[in-house]
Amino acid sequence: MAQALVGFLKQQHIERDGRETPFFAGVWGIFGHGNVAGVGQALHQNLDFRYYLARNEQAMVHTATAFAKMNNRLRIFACTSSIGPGATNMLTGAATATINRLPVLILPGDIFARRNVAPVLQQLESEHTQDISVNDAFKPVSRYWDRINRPDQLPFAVLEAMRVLTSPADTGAVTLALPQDVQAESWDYPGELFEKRVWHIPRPMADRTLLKRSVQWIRAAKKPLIIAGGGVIYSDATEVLARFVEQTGIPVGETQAGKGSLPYDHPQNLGAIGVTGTPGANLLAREADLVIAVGTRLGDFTTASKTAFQNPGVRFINVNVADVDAHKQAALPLVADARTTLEELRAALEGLRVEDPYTSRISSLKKEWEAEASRLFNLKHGPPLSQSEVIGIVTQFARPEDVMVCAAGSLPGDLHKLWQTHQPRGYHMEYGYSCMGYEIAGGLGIKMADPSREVYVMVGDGSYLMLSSEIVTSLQEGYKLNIIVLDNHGFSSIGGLSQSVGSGGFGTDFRFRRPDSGQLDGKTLPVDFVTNAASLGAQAVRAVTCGDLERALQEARRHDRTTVIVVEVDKEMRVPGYESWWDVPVAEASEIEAVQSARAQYEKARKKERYFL
Ligand SMILES: Cc1ncc(C[n+]2csc(CCOP(=O)(O)OP(=O)(O)O)c2C)c(N)n1
Ligand SMILES: [Mg+2]
Repeated sequence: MAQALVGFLKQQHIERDGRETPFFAGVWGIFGHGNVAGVGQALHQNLDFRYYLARNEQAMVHTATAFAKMNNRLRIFACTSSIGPGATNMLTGAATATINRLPVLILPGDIFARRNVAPVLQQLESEHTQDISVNDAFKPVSRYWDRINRPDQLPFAVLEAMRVLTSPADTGAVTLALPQDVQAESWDYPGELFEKRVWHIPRPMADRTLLKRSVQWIRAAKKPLIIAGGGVIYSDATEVLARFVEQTGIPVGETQAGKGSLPYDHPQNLGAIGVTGTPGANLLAREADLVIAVGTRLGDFTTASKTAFQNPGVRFINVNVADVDAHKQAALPLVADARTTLEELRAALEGLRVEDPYTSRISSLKKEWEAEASRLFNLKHGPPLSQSEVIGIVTQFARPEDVMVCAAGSLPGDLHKLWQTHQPRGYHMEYGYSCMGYEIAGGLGIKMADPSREVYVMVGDGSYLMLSSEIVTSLQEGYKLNIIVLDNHGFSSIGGLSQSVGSGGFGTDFRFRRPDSGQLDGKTLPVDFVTNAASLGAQAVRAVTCGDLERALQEARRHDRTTVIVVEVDKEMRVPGYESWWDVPVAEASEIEAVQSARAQYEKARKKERYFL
């Protein structure tokens, strides 16, 4: 059965816009008794379907996910694990992929279908059913889930898996749980299963009536605003978007996944929008009478917890391949491909241009933000440096085609605003799940997808400590990463959040427990990230000043293996938020005064949340 599975995967191809490529680039895996004799054996006899050995199952799913994202979802990996902990380690990765609408095929080993030797090593027993294993936990985080209890079920499961993986609307993690005994069983599979199969990736068109109506809405709008989400990039719609906004003068705010839809210095690009947005994008969102949301899930960071749009008459047009996203905020739903739809709208809006007071407001807001960004890049703070200066140095050092990758902590908010993205896919932020540990593993997937671009992984000390093992894998495979560790001795992001909810940063510093107080308020833990990275085989160096960092980046460019630059940054020197708000509920009752006043502010701010019904 496992041989048949591998044989099938090798034959899958996709085609979009007339370009055809093999869909699977290979398999990531960590073997155990739950897959070594089944899938492992099948891979051993199919060396043309490359096997990649990872260090951690969660990390390998992140690598696969980042690879798929960098390939605009047109090329993916499968991930094989043993049963039990190897399988459940992939859960976080599967959730990350599904939430970000990115395809990955998850192949966890499973307990024996034949049951006679149960409980087997690592089996979760249940006294009320034998039809359960830890792999059932993948159900909510998978867009398709199946368990192959008999070898003859395989053909029907793999076709469903491919349908979902290649669907722009439905894609995400697909889990096929593979009982250990069934993997090794034989069955006389029909030959057609192993013939070359090409899956066409469609570009669905919007409903004609709704398209006409949206043209009327856009024509009637005085202050329209586009929100560009990840769908713009996946659909390869960036050039069409540029033509659309150059023709109409409509400004654009970019979500985390949509950043890079336009070059950062494009006159119509107001940059980041939402909680982590620029003042310009957020002020125009507040006033907009029409929001055209393209390829975005409209998550709370984008909508500022539904406080972003304050114009009483605001309407929404959502262009999205996914029905569920197209209908959000009671929008006029254009359930369609972003590129096709933007092109149709552009043609239908020939001659339309937003009027001058709006146009000059767009350019003055953009200029104001440029001045603010330059202030943040030149704080001359420290050492320890401010995080914004570090970002300034790295973004100005990187070449236009290079890629920045990040996922969690305070960096996503700062990078969303400050990173200067020149090209689509130059900014790779995993902010659907904001999963600590994605950064280095993801960086590897990006580099594998496009080795011609330098990859800059920006990672906090907290995230690094959580999952940095794939440094080893990057060396094993010869894919160079430039990793910059921003060491602020703890969780700056959550520390700041904790302060804002009246909890004073409790439990967010990396400190020794002090016997006198019994609390984590002793000396800072002396973690040496340089030595740690070097011990894994990376070229590692510390940078204290701006000059050190510039030299270290130069040096890194000359190396051909993974380099790690460790920079200490000032935890309290944060980039502020601008014209936005995020709903994080504060305790309604507390003896602590700071919490009481945070709650009072919270209640006031929440009043701005709107229902779009
Ligand atoms: C796996 C995971 N656990 C917990 C969180 C919640 N969380 C978000 S940011 C953060 C701290 C990140 O610390 P670090 O990487 O040092 O970045 P910093 O906040 O210091 O910039 C935590 C714990 C998360 N996003 N992901
Ligand atoms: Mg930190």
